Amino acid sequence: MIAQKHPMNNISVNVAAKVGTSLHRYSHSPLCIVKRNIESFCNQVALERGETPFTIVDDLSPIVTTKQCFDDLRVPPDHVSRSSSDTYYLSDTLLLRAHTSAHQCSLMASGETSFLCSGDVYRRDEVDASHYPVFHQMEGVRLYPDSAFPPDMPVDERKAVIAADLKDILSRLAVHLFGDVEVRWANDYFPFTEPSYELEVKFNDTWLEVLGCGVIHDDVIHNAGLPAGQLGYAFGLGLERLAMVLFGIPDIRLFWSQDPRYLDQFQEGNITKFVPYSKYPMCYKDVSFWLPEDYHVNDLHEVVRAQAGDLVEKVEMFDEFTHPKTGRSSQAWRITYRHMDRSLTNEEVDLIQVNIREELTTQLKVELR
Ligand code: FA5
Ligand code: MG
Repeated sequence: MIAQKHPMNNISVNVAAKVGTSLHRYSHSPLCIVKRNIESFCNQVALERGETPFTIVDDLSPIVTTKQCFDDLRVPPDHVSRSSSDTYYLSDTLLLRAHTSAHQCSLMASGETSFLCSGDVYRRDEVDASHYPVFHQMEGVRLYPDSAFPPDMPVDERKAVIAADLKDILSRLAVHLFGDVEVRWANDYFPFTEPSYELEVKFNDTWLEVLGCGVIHDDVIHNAGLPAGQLGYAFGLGLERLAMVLFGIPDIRLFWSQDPRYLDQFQEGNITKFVPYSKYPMCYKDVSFWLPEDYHVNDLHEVVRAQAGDLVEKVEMFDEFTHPKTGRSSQAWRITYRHMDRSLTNEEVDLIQVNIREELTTQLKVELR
């Protein structure tokens, strides 16, 4: 089904091969260890607060409709996240979910009032140590019964109570997971929550965004077929981001490693520090070109990924200029190659680089320099 050739299908072989792996359900994967840890923490909090426990959902198909992923969530028709340079489409109406929020409405419509829904999500994105086209999210939703509020409390105040609860619970989760790591809240924007926030954690001296959240938008409640006035919160956590900090995993590709030096380090239920083993040597190749008129940087990353798969560690621009006379712009990119599980030969890297150059010309219509 994934490989089916619909004119809209932009799913590369590498990405298609990951669909169905469900790393978040392998009990030895750091992703699963973190997931279960959060699930039990959230249910502990629910118990303390006298709330209904969260239903655990982790086996929904990553293939969803544009309605589930976007329309139901008020993502505008022309929003960039819908474009084929950001999202993997199977057809005009089916896609690989770009976030677990795609299940919010269907789960609420099916009568769930509190759930934690985890799964693999897919995005065409940049290439570096913290971005990968497949990653995992956990969606948390809780709908509040009317009885949670004094009968005469206005809606705005009810929403403020929910927002405060939400931030309190997630701050406690951060402390539970990270201990004394520095965390900070910032306002954010999502079309499906209002107000919206994000939480960042300081890791290796940089602030890493680990979750987005907010009070569920009235329209989303309506789209789920629930009565007006129903209130609740939603949050979406990046499981890799959390696991990278907790286990000290330096590169997001490691989660997919089959190397026993990686796999043998983790045991079910335990958060332990990853002990780095010697990496295989890296090498890099540069490519520079004149930009065509219609150019999206994600397409460049995607061409590199399609050709190099997991051999690519980083793709970074190191030069950019516009010719003063012709007004044409040029970019120069460095592609760093390294495999997690073996060393690379010059021949294979050269071959990949040739293919990348060719695809850049034919697919992106760039003019190589
Ligand atoms: C969302 O995906 C929203 N659906 C989250 C949400 C849910 C908001 C419910 C409100 C209510 P965002 O694109 O920021 O938001 O991603 C959420 C988290 O996923 C990020 O904080 C980050 O931890 C993780 N994430 C995002 N992109 C990547 C990536 N390319 N690689 C790894 N993790 C990522
Ligand atoms: Mg974000």
